[in-house]
Amino acid sequence: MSLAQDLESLAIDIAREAGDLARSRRDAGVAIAATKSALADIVTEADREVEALIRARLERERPEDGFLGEETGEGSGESGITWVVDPIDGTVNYAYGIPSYAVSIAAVRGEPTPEAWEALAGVVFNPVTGELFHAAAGEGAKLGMQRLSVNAEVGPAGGLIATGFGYDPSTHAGDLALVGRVMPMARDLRRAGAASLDLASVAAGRLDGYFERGLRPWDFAAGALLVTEAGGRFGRAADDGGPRAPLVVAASPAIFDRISELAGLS
Ligand code: LIP
Repeated sequence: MSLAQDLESLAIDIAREAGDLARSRRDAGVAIAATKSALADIVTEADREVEALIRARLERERPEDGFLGEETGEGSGESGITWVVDPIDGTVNYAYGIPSYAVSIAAVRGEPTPEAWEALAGVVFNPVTGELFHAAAGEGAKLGMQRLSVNAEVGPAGGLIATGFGYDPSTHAGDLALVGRVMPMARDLRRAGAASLDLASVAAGRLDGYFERGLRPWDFAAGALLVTEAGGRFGRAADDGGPRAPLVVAASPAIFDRISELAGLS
C-alpha cells in the first residue's frame, strides 16, 4: 500500500469512530457551547468532543504528524504530513437535527496552507446516512466500495449547482449577487449546509458544480481531493489577505470554466 492509501485507511477508521460519537451525541440532544465569528456561527459541545477524539487518535497513531482543526487550531509536526479536520461540518444542520452533516478528515503534505499543500488522502463521512466518501491521491475516489466519477456532460437545461453562505450577515448581499451571476447556467440551485458533502456530491455526480466564498481549509481539504480524484476540477481564488477567505469552485470539467468565469474565479 502507498503512503496515501495508508493515510486514507487510517482516516476512514477514525472518521467512522468520530461520526458514531457525533451521531450518538446528536441523539442525546445538542448543546450550543459558544458562538464564534458571528452570532450564527456556532460550536456545539459535540464539535469539541469529536475533534478531541480525532486529535487524540492521531496523536497516538501518528505522533510525528501536524494537525489543523476547526475547533482546536494548529499543532506542528515533524513528518511533513498534516491532518486537516472538521469534526462536524454542517454544524447548523447538526444543531437543528437536519441529517446532513459530516466528519471531514484530510491528510496533506507540505506547508499546511491550501496554497502550498498536496492532498494525499481525504474522507467525508455522514454518520446519519452511513455514506463514507474517500480518496487517496492517484487512486481515485469512492463511496464505500463504489468508484466515483463526476458528470461527464451537462445537458442544455444547465447544471445542478450548489452554493453556501457565510455566517456574517454583511456578506450575504455579495453572496446573493454571486448567485445571480451564476444562475443563468443553472438548471436549479441547492444549499444543503455542509461544504464537505457538497464537494462529495460533485464527486459523485449528484451535483454538476459548487461554489462558495469564505470557506476555511478544513471545510474543503478532504472534499477537494474527492472531486479531483473523481475526474473533476477544483479551483480557489488567490488569498487577498482580507478578512474573508477566497472563492472556491468545484465542478465537472464540462462546466468548470464557465462557472469560474461567471463566479469571478478567472
Ligand atoms: C460550514 C459549511 C457550510 C458553509 C459555512 C460553514 P461548519 O461549516 O460547511 O456549508 O456554508 O460557511 O463553513 O461551520 O458547519 O463546520
